[in-house]
Amino acid sequence: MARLFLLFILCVFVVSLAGSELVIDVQPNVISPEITPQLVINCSITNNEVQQLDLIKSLTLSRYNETIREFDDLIALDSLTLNLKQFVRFKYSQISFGNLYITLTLPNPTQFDARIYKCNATGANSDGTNISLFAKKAVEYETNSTALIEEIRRIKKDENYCSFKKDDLADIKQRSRVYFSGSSDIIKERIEPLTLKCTFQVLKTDQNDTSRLQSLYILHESKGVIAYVNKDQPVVTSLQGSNIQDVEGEIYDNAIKDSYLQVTWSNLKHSESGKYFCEAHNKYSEGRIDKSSNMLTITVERPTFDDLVEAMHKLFTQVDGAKESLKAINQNIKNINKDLDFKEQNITSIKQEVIRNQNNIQILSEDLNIKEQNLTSIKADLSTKQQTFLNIKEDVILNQQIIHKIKQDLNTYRHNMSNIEEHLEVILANLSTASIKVKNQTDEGSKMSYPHRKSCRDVNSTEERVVVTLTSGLKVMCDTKTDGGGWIIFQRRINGSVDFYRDWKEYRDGFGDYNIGEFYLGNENIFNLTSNGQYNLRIDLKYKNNAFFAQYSSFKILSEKEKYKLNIGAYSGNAGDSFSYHNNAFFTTFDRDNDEHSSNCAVEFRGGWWYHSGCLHCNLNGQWGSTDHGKGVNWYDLSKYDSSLSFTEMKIREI
Ligand SMILES: [Ca+2]
Repeated sequence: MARLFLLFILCVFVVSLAGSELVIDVQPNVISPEITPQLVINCSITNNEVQQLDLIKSLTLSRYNETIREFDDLIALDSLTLNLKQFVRFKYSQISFGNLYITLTLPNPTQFDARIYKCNATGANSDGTNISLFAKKAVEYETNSTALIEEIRRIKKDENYCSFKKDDLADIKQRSRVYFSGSSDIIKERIEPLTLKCTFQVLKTDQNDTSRLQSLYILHESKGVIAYVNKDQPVVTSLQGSNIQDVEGEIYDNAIKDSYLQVTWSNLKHSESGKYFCEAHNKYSEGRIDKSSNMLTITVERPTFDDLVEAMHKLFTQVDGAKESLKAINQNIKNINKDLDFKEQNITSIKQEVIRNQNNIQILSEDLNIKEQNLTSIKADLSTKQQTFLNIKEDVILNQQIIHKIKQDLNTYRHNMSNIEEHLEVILANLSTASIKVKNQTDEGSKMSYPHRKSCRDVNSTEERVVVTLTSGLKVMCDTKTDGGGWIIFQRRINGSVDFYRDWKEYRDGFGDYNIGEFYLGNENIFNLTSNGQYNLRIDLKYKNNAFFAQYSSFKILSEKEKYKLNIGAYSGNAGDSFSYHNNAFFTTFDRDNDEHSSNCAVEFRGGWWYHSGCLHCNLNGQWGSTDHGKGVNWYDLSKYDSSLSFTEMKIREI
């Protein structure tokens, strides 16, 4: 180490102090913490031919103290005895001296070291007169890269004059190594890029080693800092613009990975030839910083014709590739254009559509206006009509009142009519009595004697059917022949000329005509007849020109109050028993539903009858000649339900 510094100091001495008498020199004159590895203050007398000083007695190095505003002596040398006095102790300082010089080397100078330094020489001239000379120099403090450039210059001088060996550095450090590599030693100007990589390798780890890599630098001898990286900070480069292709680097805290700094740039100029330095700063726990560096010499040379041709060829190849890409891009653009054209057409047609729709909307809007007007007039009309309606309503109410009045009048008329009818009945009864009297007188007059006619049993006639008036006043048709005669016929159908679809009142009171030959005697009359005495029932029928009969051992019907309920005895005959099913059934007409069927059997089967829960097995009061199911004049055992009988007589005879 000492040897190195000595070499260094000699170099400085030779270069800087030639021709001077008493010289103080500082290297560098600008210091920067971290960056400046050392500050060298050299106080020297260049030769012994100093006019004023025939005898040099002492050299003193001092430094300006801001606080006391005076120079503090640092080192004093007795040139005669080479006795050195050190007034201030620096922790890592190096002092070298001869009788004509003192050199103080301060490693890792701080801001505190940036002061004015003074060198003082004392001696005597040839006359024996004591003489004192001095020289001063200021060390400035700066944080920017000016200090770095200073340092580079210093290193350059070292390289030029002092055979500074790279390997020495590795030897010194031993524990670590700085490795500096470049993509090529010779770079073709403006054609080839340059890559420089500065690597810090930890060769072996040592427990006692407290040093840690702090930063890596790549420097050019004249351009200064190219790039640097500090621990835990991003990479910084001084290169500018598009020339930089890549800058990267990382400081690792341990030996697992090599810390590195790498920079690649292109478009190099001839002026970028020269020495490049890779520098690693290691910081120790006590604050000291060690620096190790390595160097590469790069030549940026003018390209030859061949180089240019090759470069041109490369360019052409690139251009060809680019052309191909361009073609593809052009095709894409064409396609996109086509697509755009198509879309434009679409937009145009959509626009037209929109315009059409707008027109339609206009038309619709006008239409709507008209309709609105119409609606208004309809509303007005409606209002008028409402008024009219109100008027009509009033009229209706008035008319209703009139109708009510008329109804009342009608009731009065009906009542009057009823009275008149009663009068007429009385008159008719009187007339009847008078007529009977007249008849009796006539009978007596003709001396003919008629038997007492309680029923048809009392009638003797040569005719098969005869109409007589019984003692009770009831006019009946008698069957005088069948099974010995004496039958009162209460239902008779022979040709369909009388409608048997009648209401309750008509079935109660009887209907039809003895002259026509079709009639129903009336349930009230049948009840009256059968409620006194015992009767047989006989039913004579004709179906397809064949005669049949059914006879029942007893027969009666109950009162109107009991809905003329049917009550018949045992069957005999040849027609089949289609009537026993109806036994105990009530009489039903279309206006009086007494059957147990869910609907009205009289309505459904067009008659008036003792319809049962399933309506009927026979329907002798049904529709004449009908073949509709169950609606005709049916006797199930003969005609089934889909055809009609052509003759019916229901008759009773007192037992
Ligand atoms: Ca019913």
